[in-house]
This record gives sequence, C-alpha cells and structure tokens, in this order.
Amino acid sequence: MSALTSNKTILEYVEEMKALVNPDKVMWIDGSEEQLDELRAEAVSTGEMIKLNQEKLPGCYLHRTAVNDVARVEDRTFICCEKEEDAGPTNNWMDPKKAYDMLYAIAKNSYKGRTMYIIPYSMGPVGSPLAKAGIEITDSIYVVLNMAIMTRVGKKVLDVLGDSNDWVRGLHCKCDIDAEKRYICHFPQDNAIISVNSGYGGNVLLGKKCFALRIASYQGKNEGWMAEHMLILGLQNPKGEVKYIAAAFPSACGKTNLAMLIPPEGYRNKGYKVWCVGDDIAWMRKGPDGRLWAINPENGFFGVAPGTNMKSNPNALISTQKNTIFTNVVQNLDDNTVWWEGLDKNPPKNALNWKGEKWDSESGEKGAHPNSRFTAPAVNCPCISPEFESLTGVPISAIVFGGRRAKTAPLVYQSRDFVNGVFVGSIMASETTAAATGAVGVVRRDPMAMLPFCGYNMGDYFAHWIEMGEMLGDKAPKIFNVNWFRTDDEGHFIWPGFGDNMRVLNWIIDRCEGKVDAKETAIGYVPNVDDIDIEGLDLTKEELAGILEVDKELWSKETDGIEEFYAKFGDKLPQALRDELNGLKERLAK
Ligand code: GTP
Ligand code: SPV
Ligand code: MN
Repeated sequence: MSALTSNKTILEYVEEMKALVNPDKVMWIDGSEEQLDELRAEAVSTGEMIKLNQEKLPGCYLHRTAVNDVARVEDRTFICCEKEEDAGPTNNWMDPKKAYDMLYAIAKNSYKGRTMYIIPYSMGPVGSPLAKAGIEITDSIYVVLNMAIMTRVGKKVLDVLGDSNDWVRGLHCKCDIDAEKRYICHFPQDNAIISVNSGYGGNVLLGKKCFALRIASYQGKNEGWMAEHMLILGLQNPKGEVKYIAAAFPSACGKTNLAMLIPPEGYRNKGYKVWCVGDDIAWMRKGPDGRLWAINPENGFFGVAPGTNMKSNPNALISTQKNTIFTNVVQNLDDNTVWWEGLDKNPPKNALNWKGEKWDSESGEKGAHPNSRFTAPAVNCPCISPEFESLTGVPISAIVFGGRRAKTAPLVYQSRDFVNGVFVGSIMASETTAAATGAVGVVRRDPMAMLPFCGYNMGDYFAHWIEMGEMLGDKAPKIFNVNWFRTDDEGHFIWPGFGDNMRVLNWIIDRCEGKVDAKETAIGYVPNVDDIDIEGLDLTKEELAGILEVDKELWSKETDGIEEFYAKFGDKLPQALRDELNGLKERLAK
C-alpha cells in the first residue's frame, strides 16, 4: 500500500520503524469506514474481538486483554529526558540513550508475521489552532479501532499537517505482553513515545495519556498553554446562558459521570441542562479576549464500565449502545450482549467473565474487571455539546479540583484567589482506584490529578500554573475543590452524588458571578448551609453542615502531609506555594 503523505519527516520515521520491527505487511489507516470494516472482520476472524448482538448493540464488539494487562502501569512508565532533574521527583526517569537501546532491542523484529498499521491522528478537531497531530505505529487492530473512536484519524489529518515536523512519534509493539518487559516511555525532547508489551488502553492508545497529557504538558509549559486531566462541561441556566467548567479528578473519581450529568428533576423543570464537551482531557490556552479557552482533544470516551447504569449515568450508557468496543466486561451468552457490576440487578445466568471463563454470578467473584471499559464515540452522547467540534473551544469560568476523601475535604470550597487555587490543586489527595495497577483505597497526593501524567518536573509544573494565572490576570477562572466521597461511620457515602452534584455546580457558578455569599474558613470559602439546595434529597441540614465542616485538627494533620510532600521538590517548589502553606498553618492556628 502506498504512503498517504509526502511529508518527509513522517516517511523517514515510518521507514526507520519498519526496518526495526520488520513487519510482513504495512497498512496506512486512511480513516475510511470500508477499511475499518475490513479490520473489524479480520479481528473477529482471529478472535481478537467478538462481534456482539448486532440487533441490540449495532456496531459493538467485545475484547478481552491478557489477565496480566488490565490497567495503566505507573511503575513501568518513564520520562526519558537528558537530565533526571527535569523528570522530577514524582516521575520514573530513564536516560534517553539507554531507553532507546533497551526499547529498540525489545521491538526489533517484533512485527514478524504481523501487519504494521500506521495511524495518522489529530488530537482536537482537525484544523483547530489548538489541535496537534500524531502518528501511531502499532501491530494491534484493537488499537487501530480504538484510536479511530478516541481520535480523528486518517488522510485528512495528513492533509492539514502538510510538510510540518510538528507531530508526535508513537511506536507501539504488543510483543508477548510480557509484564516483565512492559515499558511506557516518553521522550518529551524528541516528541516521541514508545510502548511495548501491553495491549491495554492508557498504555497503548498513545494519543491519550501519553501524548495528550505527558508530552502535551511539556509542550504546554514551553509554548504557554496547559494540558490537563480535566473534563469540560457546559452548564446552561434557564435563561439559556451556558457557563463552562473544567474539572480535574484522579482516574476513576467521577469525571465521566460529572461531564454527562443530568440535573435533578426540579432543576430540569426550571430549564437547567448540562452539556458534555469532554470527560478526561482538556487543552487550554489564553484566547484573544484574554479568557482561558479549552478544547477536548479526544473524539470519544474511554469510560469505566462498572457502576454505569440508567440511574447513575444514562448519557454514558446510551453512548455505549452502538459502535462501541467493550473491554474486559461480562459476556452474556444467551443473547450475546454485555454486563458489568452495577449495570442492573440481573446478572446473566449463562455468561463468561472478563477472562472468558464460565462465570456464576452467585460465586461472589466479580464478572467484569473493576477497570473494565467502554470505548464510545462522542457523537453518541445525547448531551454532547454543540461546541464539541468548535475550533476555538469554550471559555472556562471555573476550574474544579477534587478527589476521593472519606474525611478532611469538605463537599465544596472556593480558593481565596488564583495562587491559593494552585495551592489547593497542588495539595490534592485521593484514595487510589483500579485504574492503575497497585493497591486500591490508599490515600496519596495527586496534584491536579496529574501525578501519573505530568511529563516534566512537577515543581516546574506548579510554577507554570502560577504563570498562567499571571498571564490571565482578572480574567482567570475561579478555582474550587469538591469531594463527593465523604463517608459516615459505617463507610457509606453521605452526599448522594451523580446528578445531585448539580446542586454544587450551581453554587460554583453563582460564586463566579458574585451572586452568593460564603463563609470564610482557614482553607477557603465554604457555602452557607442554606445556599446548597437539598430539596428532595434524603439528606438533613445537619448532615449537609457536617460535610461542609472544616475540621481544624484533621487539617493540621493534613499540613504535615503537605509539608512532607512539598519537601520532595526542594528548590523547584515555587516560593508562592510555600507561602500559601505557611498562611494556611497560621489560619489553622488562630
Ligand atoms: P477515568 O476514566 O479513569 O479518568 O475515570 P473518571 O474520573 O472519568 O471516573 P468515572 O466518572 O468513570 O467514575 C468512576 C467511579 O466513580 C464509578 O464507579 C462511579 O460510579 C463513581 N462515581 C462517579 N461519580 C460519583 C459520585 O458523585 N458519587 C459517588 N459516590 N461515586 C461516584
Ligand atoms: C485513567 O486512568 O485516567 C483513564 C484510563 O482515563 S487510561 O486510558 O487507561 O489512562
Ligand atoms: Mn482519566
């Protein structure tokens, strides 16, 4: 098959990689439905994908990964830059030369008997001044088909790129899915990514975390913009005005759910509505009007399946009813559909679990993997924003940070100002989830939900945030923190969450517009109890007051943890954040 471009930088890279991996065949992904259909048929014939019931789930497929390959591997993810200091204390670092040698040795001849797929893709709407291009080379049809949902792929991307060398090089080799030789390596100085021995989502869909966050965060620092692990939503009020919010929560902490929220009935009747612009990643830049404008670089949702149902997130569930790839969920053998924990209360009787084994729902064993996922096209989403394809993006009024904290963090609070908001983001902590391998439920610091995704020294990243605030001045978004996950003594969530989070978003927008007062506390501004609407909720005023409380003793302990975390950064920690920590300590001591 002939090349789809005459761009010399791309052709040279492709030739170099071809000589290295030594494929039997080469295929350029042109983005046509005919070609993708051919690949779907081939994947079904080899068993790589299972075609699901086409009447109930048209265009849908199921894929099972290897059992040792079900989540991102943070301990095997590396930033490979010249100086170790530039990767910083929160990243694994490898010398670039050493990394290339090791990875090329693993990749050598690994495509023997296989096809090399060359995927030209765009992160962001093709032609947007905020978008960027990449080439991913892979030997996995599953990766091609997922990239075709998650990004804009094909010839149109190359046409817009022309002869430019401003694109990200990505090589993915499945190899033997050997967990001992699995490496996800980033070369920010070369605009390059190499991923070997995995076939799972965030490790291999190189446009997503590898490019759109790790490489792009580095580009953003150098070019004066931001790449963040944030959803983007538009909140429409009864007058029809839409305000945009960007929110950073760690993996599996509620971004997809918040981005697609359906307001409670009372709000709906008044005319409130939420539009989804993005559910995982935001690229943001100062616009000509001085405000911060954001695009979602992705074109689909790689969402957590368990817990998704018609009550918690109908928009997500509806998005998965056609042209979707399911990974590591239960297969219902009676009607060839899919199931996962939390979909409904009727687990299938005749079914295979995520490993493809006969599964008895009464065994007590989970059928779907806790990190099982759906890959669904954004156009499927009933509440997709009319601005989704906008080349200039949407203006952001508020930035919201949040995590899973059983105690300490209140339901919502507003930072004192932008720099204090950067401090609030920098001290984020959350209980770990199944989205990455390792222990689940352990509280760890995860600044701006970027701990696993920042492509350079996080101290410099904090400084970049502060610079962005200075650049935006009084047009900078207001910064908030939320926590949907406070628990009672029995470990139950106190706040109902999901659609009812609308009640908190409304307070946030009212604060941005100066429409509501708040109570000043040591950590920032907390709502007056009467200003969060709890009508229709099974929640008393006292309970609400409880989750809005700022416990000085817990927060004093928290400052010890922050101190310890900040110490890692040495001189790289901006003085302004040290001052913020001291200010917080003083206010707590009062
Ligand atoms: P990634 O795709 O890994 O980045 O995850 P995410 O941040 O998009 O998380 P998602 O919305 O998929 O939610 C993950 C889990 O959190 C699901 O099991 C949800 O049911 C649960 N969850 C989401 N929102 C809420 C909420 O408001 N309250 C409670 N209690 N749970 C929630
Ligand atoms: C996350 O873990 O934050 C995800 C899933 O969104 S992955 O693509 O695997 O990174
Ligand atoms: Mn994510």
